Amino acid sequence: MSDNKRYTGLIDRYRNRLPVTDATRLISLGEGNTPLVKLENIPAELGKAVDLYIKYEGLNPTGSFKDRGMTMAVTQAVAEGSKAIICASTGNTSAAAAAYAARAGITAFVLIPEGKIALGKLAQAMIHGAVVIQIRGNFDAGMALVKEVADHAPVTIVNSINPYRLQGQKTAAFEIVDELGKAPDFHCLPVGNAGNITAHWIGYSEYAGQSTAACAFCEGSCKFEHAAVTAGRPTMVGYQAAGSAPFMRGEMVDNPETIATAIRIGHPQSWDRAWSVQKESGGWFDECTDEEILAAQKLLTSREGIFCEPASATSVAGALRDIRSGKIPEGSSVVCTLTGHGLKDPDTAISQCDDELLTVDAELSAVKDAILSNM
Ligand code: AN7
Repeated sequence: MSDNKRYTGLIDRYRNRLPVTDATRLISLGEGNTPLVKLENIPAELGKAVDLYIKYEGLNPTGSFKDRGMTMAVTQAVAEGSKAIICASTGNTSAAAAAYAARAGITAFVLIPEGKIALGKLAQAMIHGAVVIQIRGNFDAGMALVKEVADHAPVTIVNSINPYRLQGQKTAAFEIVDELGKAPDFHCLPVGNAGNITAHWIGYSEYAGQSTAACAFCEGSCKFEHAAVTAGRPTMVGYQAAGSAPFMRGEMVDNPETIATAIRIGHPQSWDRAWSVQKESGGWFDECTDEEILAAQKLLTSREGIFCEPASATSVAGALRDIRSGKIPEGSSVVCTLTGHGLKDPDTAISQCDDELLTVDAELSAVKDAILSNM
């Protein structure tokens, strides 16, 4: 991308490393190129010498990292002549599918768990014109149905079992290395289906000139450019919500529960790939309670001015615990992905604020009193 060129999305920026040709019609909303913000106040209060960054994926066009995968999956679906896409979703995938389908002029069908997706995500799916199918069941039930129905109807699945999704999402790792000049020592992510942690590892591996068992396209010999940009790869760390932590249990969880509805997933679709990531990178999985997740969300908003949704805060909740204990040692550079914007879930945000709103008469004295008594 030359300096005087408009930013036109991640496929265009990284087209030599993605499955497109010059003739491909790109379905893009200018996704990617998200800020890598260095935290200042939280590490200082922690008293630990770490370089702690957040990759603010909530600033993608539909407010989550899913846009990275969706631009690639919908571009491919359109290239194959598909007229409809389908996904099961805890919310963000449905929002992204709805928006990119609208852009492409095709239909999106989204299966969501009734009553269990954040309000902003539901609004997005509806306003973009997706066909929203609520099911009386959780994400895992919806995912099983999507796989089944795709054999019986002309629809392209755009969940992360679609390998083009992970190809798009790997670009987040490229951006981080391009910006830092090298891979961080640790990369921490919230884990639901484990597609994103897998995609990041694929990206880091590609930039290090290495293949990985986690990549459906590589499997030993990748057909994309693998020219090394940097030598190292990070240790990958995945954090789950405690009520929804199959990687900690070592088996699927049938009734996952957590306030972080985005990662209320008990049957991760990238199970084997994510274990490859853990082994190849020397990383680990851990879990955070809902209380820890909400505390981390509040810490980010109140100390750093960064608003992410609860699921996203899981990466910071876990990382802070591991930095405090020394499992992530001082002197490390650490990137935490904040996967979705806080505005996705206004209900949970408001319910976290115990202060009553001040309501006063519309008079100077009343407003002045309110200010002086709250200085
Ligand atoms: C904010 O939208 O699965 O481990 O259907 O929305 O790649 O699944 C969302 C997942 C983390 C977990 N943070 O990522 C869906 C969906 C947020 C998310 C995850 C999701 P994966």
